[in-house]
Amino acid sequence: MTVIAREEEFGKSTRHIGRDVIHRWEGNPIVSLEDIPFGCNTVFNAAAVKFDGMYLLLVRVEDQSGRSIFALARSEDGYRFVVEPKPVMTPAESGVFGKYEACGIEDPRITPMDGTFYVMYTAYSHYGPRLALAKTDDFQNFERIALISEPVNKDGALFPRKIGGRYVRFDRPNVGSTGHIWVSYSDDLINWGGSEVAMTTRPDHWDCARIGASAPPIETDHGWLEIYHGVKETAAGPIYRLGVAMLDLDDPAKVLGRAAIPILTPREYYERVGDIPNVVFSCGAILEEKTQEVKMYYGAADTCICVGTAKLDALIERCFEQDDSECRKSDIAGNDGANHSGT
Ligand code: BMA
Repeated sequence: MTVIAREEEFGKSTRHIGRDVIHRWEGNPIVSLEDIPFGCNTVFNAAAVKFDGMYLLLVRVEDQSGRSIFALARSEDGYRFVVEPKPVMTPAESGVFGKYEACGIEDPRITPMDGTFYVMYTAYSHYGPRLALAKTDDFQNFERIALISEPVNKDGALFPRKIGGRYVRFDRPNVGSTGHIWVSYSDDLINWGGSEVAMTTRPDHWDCARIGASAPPIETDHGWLEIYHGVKETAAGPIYRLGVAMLDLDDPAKVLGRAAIPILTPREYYERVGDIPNVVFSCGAILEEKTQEVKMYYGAADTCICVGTAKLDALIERCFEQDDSECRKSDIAGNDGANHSGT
């Protein structure tokens, strides 16, 4: 007989175990179904940004018809959020966006750049998931710019500045049931090319099945810090964990360091039990300039949103740390032998 621990016991027994460098906020989850003022099925994950002195989450919510839409949540402290009464962005109903958003809009990631806020998201239709780009100045009106990939592609994250005069993004084209993180370039945010694989799955590791960018990259003195998700398939279904890597500032297809172990793994009840169990999936993180602390927002079990924190230095350190477990003294780069890593 399978016994699932009661929620309170589960939480207590797991709070301090493991090696997660991300510290969960004790008030998690921060946005659940009961916080959404309109009818919906579930809460997934959220893009995060600071705007007008407030913390904003652009939350992926599944409406009662089963399509994902975006709601806006606001907070003064980054922990206690209030969700606006109506969705702020819903799938387009006509034109080319209507055709490719017919099954919903998913997994938004916000990048502030050039005085505006870009939202890269997944447009979902019967043709499969593909990337789309919109922009907003007020988080009430969203102007769609373009569909920017073919299917199957997800996990688009725009870099916060140009590199070598071109816009840059991460994306994750699928190769069957696997997929790696790629870098692509654009002169105008509409036409993309120059694509190169940046990070690959690592056989036998927690990120062996698929990987994808999570939050848009954070610029540091050491390179671009990227929080990414990795999937491992098991007999009971996939486990989604979060990891971290450092990429070259001038050539982000070059991995300078990559943590061997996850920064967050599903352990708490709300990460283990939900619509899709054993999922932590991030689309946004905010670096607090004063404290140099990263607030990482993540969807848990495709049912609620949580927040966890880590010092930026601790995340950077993780990227360059050697795996000290006895069974893995080598092979932490995981770039299919084409080792860009240097670690
Ligand atoms: C991904 C996305 C995420 C979701 C995850 C786990 O493909 O759809 O929004 O959290 O799967 O189900």
